[in-house]
Amino acid sequence: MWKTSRREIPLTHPLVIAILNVTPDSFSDGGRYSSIDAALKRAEEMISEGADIIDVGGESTRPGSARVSLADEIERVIPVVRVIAARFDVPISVDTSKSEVALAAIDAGAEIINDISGLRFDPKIADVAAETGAGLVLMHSRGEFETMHSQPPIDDIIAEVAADFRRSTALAGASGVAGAQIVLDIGIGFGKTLDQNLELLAKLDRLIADFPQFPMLVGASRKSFIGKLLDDAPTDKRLFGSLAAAAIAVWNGARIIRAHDIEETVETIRLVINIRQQI
Ligand code: 7PJ
Repeated sequence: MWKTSRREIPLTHPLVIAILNVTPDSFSDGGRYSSIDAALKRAEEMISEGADIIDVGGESTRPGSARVSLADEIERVIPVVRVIAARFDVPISVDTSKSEVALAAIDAGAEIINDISGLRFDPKIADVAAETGAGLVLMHSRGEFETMHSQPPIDDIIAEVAADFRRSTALAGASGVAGAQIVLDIGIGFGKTLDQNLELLAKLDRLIADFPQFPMLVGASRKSFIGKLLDDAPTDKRLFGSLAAAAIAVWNGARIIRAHDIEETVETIRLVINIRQQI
């Protein structure tokens, strides 16, 4: 079970956490209300395709993205969280590294904080999780926001990620977050070389064995390492690569997969777990 501020989410089968971006691009055409409407429609679609959790994010962390102001992030994220929570019973996670956004999102109906910085950018995220009882995703990344994707390569990525998990889980625990609220994430694509992204997927079972008390989340969907392996395939040509990565992650013990393409990911996972059960 994954404990959030609103429920305990069963982890009896691998979950799909569906990406819902409310970044400026999705706001460039149409006004505020049509954007909210579009987000609500997309959420409904993803739920009907089998999404277990909707992950709402208002700050793009793709390479080259600029930091979004607190006010802008709140304006983008909160109305969308509010309408989804009012309409559906699906657990909502907020992809943010700002404690103020996290708290406002939880007030609006979110129940999980997804922090790509693993409490490095704003340690008060842990206090919000402790006070509200929200679920907390602690993802591994390196460097500051602006330099996350241009970190000098490090030697042993498995040891680095493990050390960071020990840091972030200890900090969360010291702030009063219960172990049952915490999910770990290897942070595919964040300050890793192509080979290190592949190594993390290949050896995921070892990392999981080192942290048996925490479920592992993996988000490889449409990421650039897939494009690099597939002759610079653009994001809309990375579906099969994304499904291969999801399959390997689940085979190696991931309990939650973060994805854009829900129906495809759900079907892939179902096949993998049924095969895995035969061992
Ligand atoms: C991740 C994320 C991830 C978690 C992003 C993108 C970049 N949150 N937010 N794990 N990636 N937990 O989706 O390409 O891998 S933003």
